[in-house]
Amino acid sequence: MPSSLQLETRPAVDLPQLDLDPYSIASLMDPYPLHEQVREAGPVVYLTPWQVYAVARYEQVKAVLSDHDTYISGAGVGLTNFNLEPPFRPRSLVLEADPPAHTPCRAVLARVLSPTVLRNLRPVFEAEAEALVDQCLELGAIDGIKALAERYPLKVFPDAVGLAAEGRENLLLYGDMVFNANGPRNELLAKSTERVGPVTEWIMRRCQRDMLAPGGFGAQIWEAADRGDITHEQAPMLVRSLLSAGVDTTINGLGNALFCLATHPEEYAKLHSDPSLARYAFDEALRYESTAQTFYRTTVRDTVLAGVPIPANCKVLMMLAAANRDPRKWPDPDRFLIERRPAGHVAFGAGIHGCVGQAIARLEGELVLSILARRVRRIELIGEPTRRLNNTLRALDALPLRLIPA
Ligand code: PQP
Repeated sequence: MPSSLQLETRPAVDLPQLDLDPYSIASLMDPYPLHEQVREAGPVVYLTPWQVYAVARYEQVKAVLSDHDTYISGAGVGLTNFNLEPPFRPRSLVLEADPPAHTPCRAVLARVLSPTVLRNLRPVFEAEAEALVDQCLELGAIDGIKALAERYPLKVFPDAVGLAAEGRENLLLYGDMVFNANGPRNELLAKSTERVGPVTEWIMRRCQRDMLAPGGFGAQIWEAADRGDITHEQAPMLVRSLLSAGVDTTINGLGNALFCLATHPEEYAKLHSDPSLARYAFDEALRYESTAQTFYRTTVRDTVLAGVPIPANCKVLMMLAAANRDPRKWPDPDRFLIERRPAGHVAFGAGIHGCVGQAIARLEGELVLSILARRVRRIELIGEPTRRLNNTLRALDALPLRLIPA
């Protein structure tokens, strides 16, 4: 029998078509009901409002992350397909690139952010966390976002990059815009693009060699260019990657972790009695409230995922935060449990594009949480937390807390 006939007699594979919008205000405020709907509808679904394929189960998210030959990043990791529409800024040499071009750029960042480098930074990062937690304790009542979650990464990370102190709040505006740009051209993106204004130029200027202190991550990227690992044209673009990725991510990772602990006092009590749980608590917060909620890939050829055909040049939405609460993978996924060992969560992605900054993110998270655990007996939520809506990030605007000293 000719194979075309066989194909025609095969039962059609079910591709649920869902009229669900992950970028609606309601979903951005509380994404978890939509995550469950997508996850339970099937292993691969089609979201009609944006005409994209979507995966929300752990197994399929992991499969897409792992198959970088089929599911590429070079056409953008947001909703926009760069094969059809130009990117809003020159594309990132790591995030929005594929092998072989991706490989040397990734290697330079991996070296700059290596475990050895971070071992040397640890005492500096630790002293800063101690000073900041003490300041917060003196105040007693704080906005956990402004006073702690924002201030800490905004100090330690640009210091490590080698950036001068002036104008660092620009990094927040830029990060907000970069992460909104991975979603649709909605009101959120329009507003943050408007706010960003001259900041893009400020950022690009900071990527130049003369703006970066000797010994810092930025200077090391330029030295990699001197060695010939990358070109001198590529160096400022890799510094841009650090400035795009290095603060809004960790700020919200920390902010979400503080939110989890403030709303789960019994879990905070466990952390207080055993501060060595800090590292696990931070990872559990990343599983439970994944900072980067989504990334896309683009199919480079016709493919089949979990029996579902996906044509070439289609956007595939990976719902990382949904995979991190997939009951097929995690027992009691909707509970925040700091003694869980959440290894394997995909909040940092996986594979060749897995977060190259995850060690420094974990260092920041572990230090802040372990110092809090030692010096703070209780964290009380003393007002309504408010959300900062972003097309990609799970973020808070304010988190009113009282810190009760140990
Ligand atoms: C989540 C790279 C990475 C990091 C870039 C860039 C921007 C953002 C991120 C997202 N990112 N963690 O511009 O190269």
